[in-house]
Amino acid sequence: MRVLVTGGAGFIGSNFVLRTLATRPDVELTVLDKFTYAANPRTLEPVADRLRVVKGDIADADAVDPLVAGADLVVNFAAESHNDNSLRDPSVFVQTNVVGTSVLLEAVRRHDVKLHHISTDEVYGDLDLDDPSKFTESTPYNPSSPYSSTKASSDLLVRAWVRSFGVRATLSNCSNNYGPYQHVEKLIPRQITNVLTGLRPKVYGDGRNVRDWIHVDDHNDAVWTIIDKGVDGETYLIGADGEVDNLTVVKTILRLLGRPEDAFDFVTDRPGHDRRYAIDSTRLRTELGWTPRYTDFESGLSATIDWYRDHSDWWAPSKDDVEASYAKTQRPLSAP
Ligand code: NAD
Ligand code: TDX
Repeated sequence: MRVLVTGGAGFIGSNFVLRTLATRPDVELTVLDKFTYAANPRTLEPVADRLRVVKGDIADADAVDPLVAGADLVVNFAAESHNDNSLRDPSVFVQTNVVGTSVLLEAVRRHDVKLHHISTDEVYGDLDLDDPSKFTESTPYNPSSPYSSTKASSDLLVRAWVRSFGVRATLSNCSNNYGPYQHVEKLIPRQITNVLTGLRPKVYGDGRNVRDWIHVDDHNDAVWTIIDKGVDGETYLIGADGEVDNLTVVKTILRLLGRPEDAFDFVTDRPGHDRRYAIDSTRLRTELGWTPRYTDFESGLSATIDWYRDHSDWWAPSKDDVEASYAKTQRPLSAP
């Protein structure tokens, strides 16, 4: 099978590539990636002779067309992915997430190539902390941020191309991923690398916001399960029952790194900050037989801390820029 992985140099896409190389000898991989700030060229260097890597933009039809024509399957991980950035400059989110997805859809339509589109639980908006419900495949879309609204738009485009043009596509909406090769702008790598570099972790608002954490390998195994067994046109939610609030995440990182649990700062909240996400992945588990392997968040987090401790050469070059950029908008708060 010839698989085109867009965004394959980013966090989840590169883990997908590495895992596929390790587990699927029958798959021939091509990566199309724009190599934005979010891509780290070091990630795929050790496997460079086992795949083709093309630098290009999913919104560039001339770059996309021949690559799609030569594939049996496209897996679309390419996106602008960070909520905080989408509040500073939404335009690139519209361009990549919406226009880029539409360009991919036209190419898979032209060449009758199957697409799996990667999306997020953030398209459903947020839940109250005391709400017993979780998101399901039938929860109405209600995105809050420029990031999540452009991801919601991309999902709706995929669904429309399925219905109107008979494009063969599946979609998945996953909860928050953690694991190796995640950019230091995101919560878990930011706080691990803060502690490792002598900075204090930074918690937005009151820190009670809840995210439903899943290890990136569990996400990517679910993606392969959907590719192998999913029904064209259908959406599957991916989650591993990993709800944890941000304060607990940060305190656990501090404890695992041998620091006092209160050695962090509260900072100004993210505007529009979603309170809680929670995924009900019953459909994926019962219809397609997927189960997560990382069910103990603390041991997955501990392994992730070890990875960042051992790979400072991978993340250190971007750390100062990320912190300088955050420092422009985030101010310390006294504890709520
Ligand atoms: P990331 O920011 O780490 O990686 C995104 C990759 O896409 C980068 O390599 C970047 O260079 C590339 N890219 C950006 N614009 C591009 C363009 N125009 N053309 C080609 N490549 C481009 O993101 P991630 O965390 O790996 O997320 C991957 C996908 O998974 C996204 O669609 C995201 O919405 C979705 N998702 C992420 C999470 C999460 O917790 N990180 C959870 C659910 C869904
Ligand atoms: O320094 C921080 N302090 C903090 O309290 C950062 C970077 C984040 N936070 C909070 C905000 C969120 O409540 O931690 C939580 C997680 O933040 P992010 O890592 O920025 O992730 P989130 O906004 O939840 O979105 C992530 O999961 C869903 C990914 O970035 C998205 O691409 C994905 O769709």
